[in-house]
Amino acid sequence: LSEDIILRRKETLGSMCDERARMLQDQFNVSMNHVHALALLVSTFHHGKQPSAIDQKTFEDYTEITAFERPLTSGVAYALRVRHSEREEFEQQQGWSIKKMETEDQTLVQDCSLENFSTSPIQEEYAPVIFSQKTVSHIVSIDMMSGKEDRENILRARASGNGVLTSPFKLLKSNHLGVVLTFAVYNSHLPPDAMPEQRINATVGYLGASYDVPSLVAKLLHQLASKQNIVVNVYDTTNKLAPIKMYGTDEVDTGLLHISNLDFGDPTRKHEMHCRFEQKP
Ligand code: WA2
Repeated sequence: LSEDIILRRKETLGSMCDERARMLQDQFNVSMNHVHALALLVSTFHHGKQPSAIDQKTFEDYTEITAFERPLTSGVAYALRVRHSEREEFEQQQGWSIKKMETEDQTLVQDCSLENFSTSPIQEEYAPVIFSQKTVSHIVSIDMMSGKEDRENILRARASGNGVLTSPFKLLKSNHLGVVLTFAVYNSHLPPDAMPEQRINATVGYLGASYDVPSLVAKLLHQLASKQNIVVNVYDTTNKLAPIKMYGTDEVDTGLLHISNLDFGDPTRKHEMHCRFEQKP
């Protein structure tokens, strides 16, 4: 192969990869902004009004008709912060008890009865889901602090005031790896430079969105299909020594490889897109 052709192939692969990475990143950013707006909506109309102007039906309707604003998400939900001292009254009000998220092993054993979540043991505080988009209605009443990834996200979101992302993990009722984006909801207006302590104290709940990465990335890449087929992989490279594959099949070495950077808005997480031509030249 002449050097000229090799150079041209390299450039083509690079621009195709960058285009796809930018598209994915932009769509992620768009939905992240909208999830942030939902958190402010809950703050204003649920916590800011007496009585609240939002109930499950309102939340469900609103999130359904605005779903197109959140590309790549599979569902959004709102979890309330409940202290143990408030638990009994809360459960009475809701008419259900707070459930704990089953661990991987337990779900495997139960498999066919994923809905049989058990009542949560005593904790200092809980984050039961009270509102959900229809697509994730199976998480209503589950304490999101009882899942490792969700819990870490909740703690980081409320101390920082930023939208935060989990590392990839198997979402409930999904066979794919996904990520969760969380924004904390505060009970009062906080200055942008508020200290973590002040933020934690002012926290009243958590607005989260789940991303079923494989199906959503596949859909996006499909829209960009071209005559030159490329194979795309997306990785969480937060731990450089142990990257986690979020999208794609095992990489086959077909010669050229191009790596495009992905920025999903959480500086503590790193992501990359790897692209190769489908066939050797
Ligand atoms: N949403 C959907 N499926 C899940 C999940 C989740 N978390 N966790 C595991 N599977 C209400 O950060 C608060 C959403 C958590 C938000």
